Amino acid sequence: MSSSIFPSQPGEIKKVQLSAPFSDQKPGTSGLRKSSRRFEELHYLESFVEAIFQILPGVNGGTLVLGGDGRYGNKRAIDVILRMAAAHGVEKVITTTDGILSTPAGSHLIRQNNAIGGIILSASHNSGGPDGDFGVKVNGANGGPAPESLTNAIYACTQTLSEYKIIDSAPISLSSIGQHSIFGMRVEVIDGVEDYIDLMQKLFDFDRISSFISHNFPIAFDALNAVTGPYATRLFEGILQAPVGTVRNGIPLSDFGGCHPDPNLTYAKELADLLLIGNSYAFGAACDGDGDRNMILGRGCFVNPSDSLAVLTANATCVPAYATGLAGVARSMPTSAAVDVVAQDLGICCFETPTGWKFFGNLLDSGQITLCGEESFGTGSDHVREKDGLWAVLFWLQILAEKKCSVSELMSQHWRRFGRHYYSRHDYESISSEIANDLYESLELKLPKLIGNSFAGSSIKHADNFSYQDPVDSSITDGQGLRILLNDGSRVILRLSGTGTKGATLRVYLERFVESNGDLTQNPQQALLGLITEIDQLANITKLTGMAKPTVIT
Ligand code: VG1
Ligand code: CO
Repeated sequence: MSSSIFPSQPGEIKKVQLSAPFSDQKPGTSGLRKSSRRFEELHYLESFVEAIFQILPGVNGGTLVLGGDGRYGNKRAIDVILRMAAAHGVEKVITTTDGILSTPAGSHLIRQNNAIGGIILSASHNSGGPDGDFGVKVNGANGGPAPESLTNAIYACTQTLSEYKIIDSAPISLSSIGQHSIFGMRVEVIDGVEDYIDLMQKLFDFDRISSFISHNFPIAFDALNAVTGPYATRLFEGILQAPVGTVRNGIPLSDFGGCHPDPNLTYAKELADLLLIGNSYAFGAACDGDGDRNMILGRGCFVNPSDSLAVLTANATCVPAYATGLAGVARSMPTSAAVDVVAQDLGICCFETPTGWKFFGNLLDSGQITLCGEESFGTGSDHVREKDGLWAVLFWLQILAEKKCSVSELMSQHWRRFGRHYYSRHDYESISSEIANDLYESLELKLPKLIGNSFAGSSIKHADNFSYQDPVDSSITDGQGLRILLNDGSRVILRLSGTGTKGATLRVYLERFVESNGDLTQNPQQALLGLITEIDQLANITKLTGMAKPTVIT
């Protein structure tokens, strides 16, 4: 490793005046996410970053972690943020070669280096490139997404901002590891993959996984031309010695090769076809743009993310890091109750939080939970404070290596023991915000009158807009989604997405429980048909959206 410290770049603090504050810098479910074009507008990125540096505790004299998923705009943003960090008295920034840093690896670096936090440049599963999206995510000292209190304060700051501070200096090179200095601020360019792999090696038994997959258990991993490519290649083809070619689309591209880096059956169809139609692989997985999501497939078998969390929980002791058991678990509200049943069996607590990883932070920090997850292909544990795609893939492989069975066998065994939560999410993308808000508000108005009404062969037990009180800091977050809970345990939930950038996205979550001695082999869409039809009628979805079917069905 080169340890030469380059002479400090000359430069001076420049104060740049804004003619007016930007009104649209309210962070959504996961940071500020807008089109790449919006981020390229004069002072737009700078305004949000200024607000971060004014609000994040410990900036003056602190250490900051910085990197992104390699999408268009990544390197420009790193350059701007470095120069603004120097102007705000940050002592050291840790960034990565080519600016490549997955969200979970970034979370780990923050924790490992006692940083004040980090800035991760990604619009996650949204498409990239000049015509795609860009995003800025702020993480705190615990390595997790900034809590609401912090993002609200950052937003408020953008609303009154009149200037920002930046150093005028030439960009540093990100092409190799090394040390630099900007206006007295140290910049360490490190390999963004190494520390993460070291952490995985501490959690899992790589020898056992390697031996298992080498004995007639071929695996395929699709990085979707996004950030996990270099991580997965080193992990699977390097340490675990899977054949070259196991990792597909493994080089991060600034526009993700035109694909949508979202690991679901629609956007990761090539991989899904390999597993669901083809016969060459026993296991398949994919991650999203910034590496925090995962999709798990077996031969002829798709694992629903809610089920995945339940399976990891039920089999956690197969993994060395969790061999002594779990403190507790948590899931986001729209995630199915499959994990609740397992938690009850294990005698551990199961928390229900609003959508978004930031809500798991306090539970993880206080040691009340070890695992957590969301229906949106997110699973994670207390090893970092973000969801972690490759960690989940390794977790699955470790379980399969211990149980010596196929994915579909593991799923059937699970359902035979705990019963099955048939589950699906229907997304209606790019609908007009006005229509989406109307639909949502009119359903919300109807909710109080619905109790007792019959619904899809059962009756409505409870209907509300979900509100959450954090068990640790008692903060209250309301308006988190419309819930219709039935007496037979079924649930229908409606939410409007907080990560979309074009119009609005309506998400309809559907769930029906069948006991372990019931029919466990139905097609989920068939099993949920009654709920699908009823909610369409009640909320007028087809009529108001003008869409005959959802854009994405998971
Ligand atoms: C979506 C998911 C949510 C996830 C969020 C960020 O949010 O539903 O579960 O936490 O994306 O994931 P929304 O508001 O669009 O439903 V990621 O991979 O973008 O950091
Ligand atoms: Co993501």
